[in-house]
Amino acid sequence: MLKLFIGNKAYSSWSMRGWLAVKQSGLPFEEAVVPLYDEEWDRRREGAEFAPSSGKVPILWDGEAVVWDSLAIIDYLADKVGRAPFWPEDEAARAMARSMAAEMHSSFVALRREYSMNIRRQFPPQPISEAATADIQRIVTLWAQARARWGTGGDFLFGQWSAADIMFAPVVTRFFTYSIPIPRFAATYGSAVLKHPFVREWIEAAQDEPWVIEKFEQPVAG
Ligand SMILES: N[C@@H](CCC(=O)N[C@@H](CS)C(=O)NCC(=O)O)C(=O)O
Repeated sequence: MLKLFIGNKAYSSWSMRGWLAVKQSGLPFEEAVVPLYDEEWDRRREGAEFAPSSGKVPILWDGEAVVWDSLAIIDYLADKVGRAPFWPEDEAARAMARSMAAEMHSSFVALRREYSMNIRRQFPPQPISEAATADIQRIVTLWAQARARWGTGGDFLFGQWSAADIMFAPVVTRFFTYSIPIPRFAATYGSAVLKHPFVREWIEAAQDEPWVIEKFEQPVAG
């Protein structure tokens, strides 16, 4: 059976993407939550299970095969179960979905640095830096383009739930956590993401976690 190691559901955005991908595959899996940065962290990350990723989560074991890094996990699972649950059928839509997923994976550094994921909290609005504003504008533009061209068949970026939504789900939760103002269409899309059964399951599980990481509990890490 697949075994997925993830960090705290409250704080680990890359783990959320990996976990949503495994859920989307429909394959049975065992999950192991590793509390990030606790007193055991350094010792635990040196263990054999984390060696391939050099201690980072998510990391997925499938017998002898091991795959880490959220986007590689999506690719691996799409190879294993077929492309359909992950990527749109239409070639042009798929090209855009893959590009958006890749851009999410490699970009938006200011947004990610200044607004760490904290799925349990909602903070009042704060001034937004120029760099984060540029990231937010780019994300909202991509969402608008995908929704306008491909989204008519459903509530998600490409109509049906896809890997593009999986990659942006922790951005949706950040927009909520930090009360970041976004256009109405983006808020509607965000609500659909927050209502997706897998996303709800993740958020609900996060509420019960005992761990609190103070540095992620500040309104803006800046
Ligand atoms: N690019 C990787 C990022 C993985 C990553 O940085 N994960 C964080 C948790 S969200 C982590 O393991 N941090 C612990 C560390 O760097 O020591 C991915 O897409 O999976």
